[in-house]
Amino acid sequence: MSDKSAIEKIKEASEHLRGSLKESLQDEITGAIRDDDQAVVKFHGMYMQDDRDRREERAAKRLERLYSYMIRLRLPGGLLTPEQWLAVYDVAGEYGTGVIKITSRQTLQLHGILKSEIKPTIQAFQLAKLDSIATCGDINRNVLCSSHPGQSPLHAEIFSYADKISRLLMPKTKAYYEIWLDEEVLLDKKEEEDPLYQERYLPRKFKIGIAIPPNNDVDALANDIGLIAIIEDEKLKGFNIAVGGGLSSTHGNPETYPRLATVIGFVDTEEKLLKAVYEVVTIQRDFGNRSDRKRARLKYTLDTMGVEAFVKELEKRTGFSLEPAKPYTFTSRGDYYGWKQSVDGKWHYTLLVENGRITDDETQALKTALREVALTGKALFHFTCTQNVILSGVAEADKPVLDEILVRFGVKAKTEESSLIRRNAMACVAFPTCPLALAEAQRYLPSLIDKIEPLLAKYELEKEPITIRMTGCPNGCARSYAAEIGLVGTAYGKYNLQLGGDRVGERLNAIYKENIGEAEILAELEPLFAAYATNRKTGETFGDFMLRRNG
Ligand code: SRM
Ligand code: SF4
Repeated sequence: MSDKSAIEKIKEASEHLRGSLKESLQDEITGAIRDDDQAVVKFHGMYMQDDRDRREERAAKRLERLYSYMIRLRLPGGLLTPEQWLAVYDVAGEYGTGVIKITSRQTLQLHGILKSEIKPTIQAFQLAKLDSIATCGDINRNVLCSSHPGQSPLHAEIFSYADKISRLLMPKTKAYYEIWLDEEVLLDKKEEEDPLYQERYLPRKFKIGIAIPPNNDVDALANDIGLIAIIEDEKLKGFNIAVGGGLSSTHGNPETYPRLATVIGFVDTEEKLLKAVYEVVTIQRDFGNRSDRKRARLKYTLDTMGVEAFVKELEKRTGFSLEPAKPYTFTSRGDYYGWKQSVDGKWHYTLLVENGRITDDETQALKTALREVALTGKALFHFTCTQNVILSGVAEADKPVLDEILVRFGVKAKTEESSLIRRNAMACVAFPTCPLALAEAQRYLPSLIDKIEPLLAKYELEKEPITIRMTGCPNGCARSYAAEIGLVGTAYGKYNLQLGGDRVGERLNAIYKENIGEAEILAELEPLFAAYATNRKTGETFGDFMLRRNG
């Protein structure tokens, strides 16, 4: 076995994720924190970043980079009360850039928080009963669950599992409370012994999502563990368990690849589900690659062990056998925009948030509108895995009040008048904050869609809900490998055009053209749209057509 990676050593030496964070915070000479602490702070839900747009200007003035921190909340299932929304709104304005970003994993991020403002930010979150524990780092992340309250009469029951799993897999360390909330230092360190994570935590990030068929809005199979709720006779019978999903690769490294999770079986009780989830995590802890971080995700552990050996190990650890997987069908993956009635008779409105950026702009005053909605106290806030918002739990009598707000600030028009391709689009953050971005994504995709829309119109394809997803690098944060049209950044202004993915998240796309710019992307897409319009079979999606055409 080769040597452990540098990050492994940092984790083990960190005294349960304390590192020298307290000292780093006190250092007023720099906006940065120490190198080792940059790895440790991720486990507390934060990333040190700098404004890449301003690197040259700062370097010319011999100033250090403009360091700030991105903080990501832990919101299992992506749900906030209106009071909590107002708290996030205030924090974003006071300490962040003002923009609230909905992520592709159903939670919220604030960017641009200076080092001196991290503690006040975390403290304000704590007052609102919010935290950022374990939303980054080599640990179980925010647990996803289908967002749509109208999806199933069993939505609330299934939704509760996101929280149960999140709590089951939380780290035991009290470092977060000690460092950010100034709570008393533990005298007896035994109290935070962590049988799950031990001192080494996981070899890599770990992700779990729960889907409620027929909608796969969480992209369950893109997760390390994808759980698929099995409903029969309107009762929750249990969950199919899928393992080994992950959507990242590295350009030029064939040892890395995106992979959809493999369904390995079914469990029928809560106890068995939680046991199985826990033991999949321990297998990854014990067998995952700790020397090469590029090959450290569960998908590689699974492929190295083989599915059969993996299941055998899991059954040994749980003490029970998995039942054969139950049949299920995904027929959709997106959000159901507009007003819809929930099973309890209340209403919910799903609104489009282009690439998850909540701000006021020339098209709509979205941020102001959501504040007004929250001030009424008449709706809960859900965040979807396609970076949108659902306002839920709205009484029939309150619907006109909220509707008026959505109309007044241009939100309803934006949601309902946007083209289908725009509504089914998603881009990752990329520039200016993501240090790994090779190309633009959320700042650029809207303008590319402006140019794709007329092409679709020309071939009368406006009513086709084609999915398009863009990422600024091959890490796949907007799940660009699981789209009908994927654009994966290779260099500034250049992308791999990936085609042939299905519409429900059960088949990945493949590279169609490498490293091309906007003009070539449009020139490649136009004849394909033309061919699709002429030659598609009834009901055939663009992704399925591309697969049939190109094999
Ligand atoms: Fe991601 C790293 C943003 C979902 C795969 N991701 C990053 C970082 C933190 C860059 C970094 O390491 O310094 C990005 C911060 C940008 C910024 O300025 O905010 C970043 N990832 C995001 C978000 C915000 C994209 C978005 O626009 O919504 C998503 C936050 C989700 C959350 O709330 O937790 C986000 N990232 C994803 C997803 C999609 C998913 O989970 O469904 C993936 C692909 C699925 C997967 O994990 O396989 C994803 N992000 C990565 C990877 C590649 C991991 C790997 O297996 O190699 C990295 C790089 C890394 O970990 O080394 C990464
Ligand atoms: Fe950054 Fe790449 Fe993720 Fe986009 S896909 S947010 S560029 S790491």
